[in-house]
Amino acid sequence: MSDFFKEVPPLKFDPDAKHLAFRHYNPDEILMGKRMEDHLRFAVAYWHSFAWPGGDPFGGPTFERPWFGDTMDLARMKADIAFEMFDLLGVPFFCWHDADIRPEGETFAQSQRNFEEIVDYLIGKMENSRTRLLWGTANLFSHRRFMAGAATNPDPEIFAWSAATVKNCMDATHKMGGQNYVLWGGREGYETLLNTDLKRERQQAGRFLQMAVEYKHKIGFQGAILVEPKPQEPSKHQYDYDVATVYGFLKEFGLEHEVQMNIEQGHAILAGHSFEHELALASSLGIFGSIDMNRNDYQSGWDTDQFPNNVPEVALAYYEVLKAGGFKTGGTNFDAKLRRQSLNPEDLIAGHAGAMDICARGLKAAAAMLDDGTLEAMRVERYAEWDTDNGKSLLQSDFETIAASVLKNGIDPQPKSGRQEILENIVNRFV
Ligand code: XUL
Ligand code: CO
Repeated sequence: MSDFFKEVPPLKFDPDAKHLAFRHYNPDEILMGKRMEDHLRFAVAYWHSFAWPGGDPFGGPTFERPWFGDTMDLARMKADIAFEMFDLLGVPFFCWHDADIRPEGETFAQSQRNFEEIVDYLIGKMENSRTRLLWGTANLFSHRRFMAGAATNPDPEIFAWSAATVKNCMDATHKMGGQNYVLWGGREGYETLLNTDLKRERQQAGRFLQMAVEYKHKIGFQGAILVEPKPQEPSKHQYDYDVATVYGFLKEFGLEHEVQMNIEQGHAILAGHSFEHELALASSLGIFGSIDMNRNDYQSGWDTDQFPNNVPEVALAYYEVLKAGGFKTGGTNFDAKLRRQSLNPEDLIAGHAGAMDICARGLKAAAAMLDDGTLEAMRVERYAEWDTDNGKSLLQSDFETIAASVLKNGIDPQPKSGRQEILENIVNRFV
């Protein structure tokens, strides 16, 4: 045990606790026939919690962690302390990028050796912990070589470097028993069309994703391949704009049955959608996979990656997750970073513990809304005419037949209330 979290006891469920305990997250509580822990499937993001130094566009690092630096010893210390936090929180999962867990080497081969060594070290840590890998991914955006993209780069050597990196990350995810492999299109986009061959870049990205799927089958990886949509930032325009855009892309490259979505709350907002819109759309298209549960500041209009703190929003998100049948390989990843003034180890614990409680409250509200059934009953009633023989036959018909019957029957449809305020009042009874 290091003394990094020396002030922090393991967190327990205690509804009356004032500080550093779960007041709502009770892993064993049964909701809709399933333990709360198995519904929520929380994961800690290695990058924000252990690799991000607290910089912003106006200033450098604010965090001084004892494991910061580029040596293998420090990477092992980082892993030790990360697992101490996973144990204190009792989280079932974590997620990584290659660059979060290993120091970059002088060459590709050296980076690969560092990576493989740390992966084995993490496997050793997992043997003494209950925390498992939700997903692995490759950081194909931080190093300057990726400034013009990875798969979509004008330079084929960057494509090759990226493909080799994803191969290594998929191997490691598989070896660690990871449940998913994520591809977020870091800098797969453009700054200006004046220097960009958009058609060619999209084709490169499509082929790259096909290769990832081919490799998954080759190595027998049973987890899901997930794409994480985002509309902009870091590029002015990202090719994986939102769920609808990615679905079109998957169809174009024949991948709609192979790839699912990792949907991030903050990315949905950046795309001008609500989180629940993106979840409902992915579910309706059969490509819902997992979520990144971190919000943006609504005033700044930027990807601020904050821990969730809004129960009504979270409740509507889990309402869609539950209606989609819940997570299968996916889970709730906190792709969230502390504010840069939150320096203390205790802040790291509090950020996660508070987020877990907010999610538990949202989940409980969502389950109660489904259990109550009024909302779903009112939705069903709104469309009930479509389930009659008349309604059903309409979709089998054609314009000419319909036009003739409209004239013959002299129909006179009357508008009906959408009852939005009543529905919102019902939601408010549960949140
Ligand atoms: C970036 C983002 C990433 C992905 C993983 O906005 O969300 O951290 O989740 O690469
Ligand atoms: Co994310």
